[in-house]
Amino acid sequence: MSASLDLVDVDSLLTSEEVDVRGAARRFADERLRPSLPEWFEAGVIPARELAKELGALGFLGMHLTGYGCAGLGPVAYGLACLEIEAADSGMRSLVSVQGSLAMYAIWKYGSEEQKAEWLPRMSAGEAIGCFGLTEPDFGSNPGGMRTNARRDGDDWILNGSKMWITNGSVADVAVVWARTDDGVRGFVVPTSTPGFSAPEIKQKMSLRASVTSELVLDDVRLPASAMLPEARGLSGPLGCLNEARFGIIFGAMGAARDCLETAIAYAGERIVFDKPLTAYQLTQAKLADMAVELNKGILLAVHLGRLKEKGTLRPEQVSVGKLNNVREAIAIARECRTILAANGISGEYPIMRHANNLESVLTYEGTSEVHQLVIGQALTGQSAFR
Ligand code: TGC
Ligand code: FAD
Repeated sequence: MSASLDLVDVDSLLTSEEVDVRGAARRFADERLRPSLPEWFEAGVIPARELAKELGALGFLGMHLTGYGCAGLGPVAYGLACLEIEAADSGMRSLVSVQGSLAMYAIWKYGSEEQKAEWLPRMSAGEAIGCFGLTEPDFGSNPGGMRTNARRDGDDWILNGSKMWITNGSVADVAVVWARTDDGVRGFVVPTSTPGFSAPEIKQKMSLRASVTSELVLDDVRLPASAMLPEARGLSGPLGCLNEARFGIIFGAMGAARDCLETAIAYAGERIVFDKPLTAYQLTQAKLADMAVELNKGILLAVHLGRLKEKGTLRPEQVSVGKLNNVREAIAIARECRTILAANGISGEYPIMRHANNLESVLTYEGTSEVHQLVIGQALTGQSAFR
């Protein structure tokens, strides 16, 4: 954040290591991502393999995990990297969070030693890409209803079903797939070269265009017994992974918001309306002030939740507070900034409409805003209103 936007001196809460990680992520975002994003977004195509290797070389994949080539950094450092990368584009942060917080985390947390040794070093280096298949065409918010199933055939498992809206699906080397078994929901590590597995890409997205999103089709996919994640039993397995990815989004969404606000302030300083720069009008200053206050509050909340995570006390409903607030505020900021640029605000020459469109996906994935309201509502009242 530029010094003038850091109204409450968030920087004073950060360690020098965290500031260094943030600096490295910001440089990568500015030099490697930002210049190409308008083109990638318009074409709906990204060089995912190259980017994964570059992100891996910088230590950004699975950076909060330990061992197996992972950087072993703290949650705030990880969050700040997400923030800087999402300041370039939410789709870029998705690449990082699906790889590190969903696919790698599932294997790191619930996998066998063999699964970890086989996949994690390559995934942290960006040489192998992972995806995480939980959502199905008919079961998004309610993954407990999933129809994808795994049945025994001798020692092997046979998987059938389909997953929908899966980030990185078509470019993945390995898919973590959640399926119903006689023993409840279990996770499976599925090399995407396995016969019967396919991942057609979803086209015509108006949001998160600089990200690969796919369907996963599992048609009699035969896997050895060793493909099951031994330590994940029931829905708490995938939901445990979601806590990790949601945490990154709490920071990331503030990156998209900051980029919009910085763009709007710069634009308003140059734009002359009725003979004066737009920044000189009280209406503009009120908008900018309100947005900067929300941005600073959101980043403070993110850092606070990061410190709780560091201590090991962060609870799922606290993650929901962060995800709900920061994504909701980021969208509001993006839309308000768009009004400041007016017609230019809808142009791909500026990043604002791209961020606003991306944030529609961010509001929905990793638990919709309504799901997070219900999680918080349950924590407040002790009553579950999901059903
Ligand atoms: P419920 O009965 O409440 O819980 C089932 C079991 O799970 C446990 N649990 C959790 N464990 C860890 N972390 C959490 N946050 C947990 N929430 C619940 C719970 O204790 C229970 O354990 P056990 O041992 O008793 O079995 O489950 P429910 O069926 O009522 O559903 C609850 C609900 C709606 C909150 C949950 O299903 C939910 O979060 N739905 C939203 C689904 C979602 O977020 N999907 C995201 C898919 S991945 C994605 O979007 C990637 S986007 C790409 C990117 O990140 O960039
Ligand atoms: P639904 O569950 O059908 O919800 C429809 C509406 O109903 C929403 O407004 C919802 O909030 C509301 N609703 C649901 N339940 C209730 C209730 N109990 N009370 C009140 N309202 C309710 N999933 C993965 O598994 N892996 C991925 O990598 C992945 N990547 C994604 C990438 C993108 C770009 C997108 C858009 C989605 C991705 N998803 C992924 C899927 C995402 O997690 C789901 O879209 C999300 O969980 C919501 O599910 P749904 O779209 O089926 O909506």
